[in-house]
Amino acid sequence: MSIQTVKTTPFSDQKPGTSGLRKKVRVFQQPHYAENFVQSVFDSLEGFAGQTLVVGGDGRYLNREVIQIVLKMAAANGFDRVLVGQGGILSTPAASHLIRLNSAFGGLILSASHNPGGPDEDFGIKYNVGNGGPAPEKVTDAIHARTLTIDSYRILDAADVDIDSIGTRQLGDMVVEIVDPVAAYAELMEQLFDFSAIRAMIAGGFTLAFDSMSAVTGPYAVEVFEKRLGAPAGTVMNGTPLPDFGHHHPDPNLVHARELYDRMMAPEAPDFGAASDGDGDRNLIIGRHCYVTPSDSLAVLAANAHLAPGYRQGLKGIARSMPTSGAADRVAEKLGIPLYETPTGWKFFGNLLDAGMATICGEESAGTGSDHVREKDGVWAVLLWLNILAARRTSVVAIMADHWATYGRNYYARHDYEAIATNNADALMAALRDSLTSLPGATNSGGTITAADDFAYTDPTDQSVSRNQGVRVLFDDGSRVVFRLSGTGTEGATLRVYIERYVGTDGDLAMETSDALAPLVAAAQELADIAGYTGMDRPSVIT
Ligand code: G16
Repeated sequence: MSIQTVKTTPFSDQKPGTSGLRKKVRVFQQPHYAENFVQSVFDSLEGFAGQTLVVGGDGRYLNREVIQIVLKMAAANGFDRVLVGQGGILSTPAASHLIRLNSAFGGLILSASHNPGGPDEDFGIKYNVGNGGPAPEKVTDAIHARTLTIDSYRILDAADVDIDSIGTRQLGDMVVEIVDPVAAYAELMEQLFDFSAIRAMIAGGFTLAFDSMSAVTGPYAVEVFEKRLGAPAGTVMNGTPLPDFGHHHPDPNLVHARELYDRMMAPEAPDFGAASDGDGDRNLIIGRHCYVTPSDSLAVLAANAHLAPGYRQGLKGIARSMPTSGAADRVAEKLGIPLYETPTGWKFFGNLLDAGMATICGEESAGTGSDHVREKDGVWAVLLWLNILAARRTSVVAIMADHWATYGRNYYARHDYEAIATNNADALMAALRDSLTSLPGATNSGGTITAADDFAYTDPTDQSVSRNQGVRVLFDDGSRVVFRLSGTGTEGATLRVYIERYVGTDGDLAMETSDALAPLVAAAQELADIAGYTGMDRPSVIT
């Protein structure tokens, strides 16, 4: 086995997005493409010789091939040990946990998250640092800079490693350990939650359905919900990870998790339904006849977390991304703890969690998590809900009614306009930014505008500043419309429009969301001429 130094030339399109590098599989299949990016990651890091790397992915098409490349390159670059999930499988939160548990230097997670998989679909690589969380911007900027100058990469000339059987193998001077992808994660969950109370609730007739969407959470969900908590076989739907996710889009929203939604709205629906995404970090919560928005879910989890053993001592703070609704803010206020508003992207929560400033974090994009790892965590969110239901002995619908009666209700929706021409999307955002100074005082269908800005964030732990994180337009009744372009798509641009209206405890808490938000939807059109720039008269997806 010898180390080869392979000459290469840069690719101009390897800038990591909101969460790593995501491209079509065919892009990743170009000669040297994956190798260039992996070498650029290694070249941007210092001090990993003799250290451990964690590697795994969501099982999508190309996962196994890229794992072999990563192993041979890690060996050639001087890592001492690599931990790989058996079969190449590791959910994103489980990878984060393994990094922390083993004091690893970092990890490479192979996933394009909720994007579809298969030969014509998406693949992705993201690097997580030693705290288990996504690389912060200074690291992803360095990786990007390196991709633009790279001229060679190092790779071991060796046969493929058997990644399907648990055990230890040698690859050059490096040790490869194939580990159970589920065991350590499931043990962590048992430490955080009252499994015996949840088990008793299920034994008492409480029913649930969990849709793994043929993605990575299948083995985790079967182990946790069926084996450890005693839910009947079949509770986990679509529980086998497939390279193409069974031709489905593993995005747990009301469009792509339709099967679950229909089941939860049927007369004989289970008491509780949930789904997770491609790599297991997102969650969708639907009670019997009751969809819970991710923003509301964050607020409910924060308000009730003390009912779970792992959070009995209370929360240090709550963090949410800027476009996430303000529902959690009201909980933080009542608890007397700080609320942090960050840009979109889990990477912005890492510093707050490391500094002990926040315990629970969440995003409107169906991500919630805590300081137990440094990623959002789908199965964790479901378990916290189940723990709360077991402790309060009530239904999801009753919990939501009680929550709104206590805090008021943030009616909320996100409208996505997908696959629009990048030029048009950029022009729309530029025009919006140009209009910002003239907006305060203006009136449109949403009411009178009180403020408008482009969100900028100063990280309170290291004072780093992130600008241009989304245009916010605020109205005099506290309503809000936010516009930003997605950083995770692989086809053209996706415009996200986030619409929110707060109704206090004395207002109408039982409106249809679409009725409550209709004036603001009209205002968004007026503010950004969405139809004019995109040629679309309605969003592709409403969540
Ligand atoms: C990633 C990030 C999230 C972010 C989401 C949506 O999630 O980790 O923090 O909220 O993308 O980002 P965007 O609006 O830019 O598409 P995931 O689950 O795709 O890794």
